[in-house]
Amino acid sequence: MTLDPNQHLTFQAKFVEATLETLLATQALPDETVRPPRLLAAMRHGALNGGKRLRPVLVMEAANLFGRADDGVLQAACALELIHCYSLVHDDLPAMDDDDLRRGQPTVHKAYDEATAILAGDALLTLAFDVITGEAVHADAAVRLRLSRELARASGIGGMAGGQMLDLESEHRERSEAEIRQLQSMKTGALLRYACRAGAILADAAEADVDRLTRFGEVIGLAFQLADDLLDVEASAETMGKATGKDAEAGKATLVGLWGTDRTRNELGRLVEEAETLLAPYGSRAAILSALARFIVNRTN
Ligand code: GRG
Repeated sequence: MTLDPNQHLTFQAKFVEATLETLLATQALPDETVRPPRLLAAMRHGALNGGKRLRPVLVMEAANLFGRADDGVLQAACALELIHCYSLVHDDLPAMDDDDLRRGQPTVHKAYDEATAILAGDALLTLAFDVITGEAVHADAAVRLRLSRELARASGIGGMAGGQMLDLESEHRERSEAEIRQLQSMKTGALLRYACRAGAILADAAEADVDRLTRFGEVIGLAFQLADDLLDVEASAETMGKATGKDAEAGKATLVGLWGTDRTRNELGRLVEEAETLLAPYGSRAAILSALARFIVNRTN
């Protein structure tokens, strides 16, 4: 197995892609009636269109660190990716970020229409909870319940959706550093934190290890957001596959706006060191996770 995080992500992403493909098949599941073709096509457009698959790969690597790598882990990883994809579909809607381009392709409401995009997001979100409660995820129903509840909390009012609300309220308004940190830890941090935590829980890691991976997830969550803000300032729409300069356009306060790019880069360096210190007890077994932390900081899209 390679230690180049780019190649590793691509390698693992293929398993995620294949599992998502199965979850988004035409065939209705027991207790479903039919899967309306237009809605399914819109869901597939939103979920099978070439994301980096960072969150599911983090679930897989965190589980692997504690000795578990099987289809159940992949199912849990895909449940999280379905939530991420739903959030992007809804985030791109005219009522939110109003974007025409995502992952280098037309956004779902552009390729279909707004009503279909709203429903596609709703159905991706709901499917995620169908998947995370599946028997393959963990033999113990109490663990499945824990993973499901934690996923709800990371995604909902006190997590990603709440963070998005705070972010929408930030337009043309001053925010303190503490406020920006809080909203970002909810909007983008909560799913990355969950990814690392869920991996450890799936593999029955000791609670001290679950806590350590949680902290690792928080650190890379902040690093991810800082890197994203830097890219929004510095990268072109072509490399990103989506519009850039959106934060400044919307008058949104970001940590990069507050600190400037030099201090942001220093902070990113510090966060990578902190992430590596957190993984130090696991030695070379955590090499991939550590490489992924560096990838998040150095990513170009
Ligand atoms: C609509 C409830 C709701 C929430 C939306 C995630 C989110 C909240 C908004 C996305 C806005 C945005 C661009 C945030 C910056 C961080 C982010 C989530 C970037 C996209 O994630 P990547 O880079 O995307 O992992 P890929 O395409 O690789 O999956």
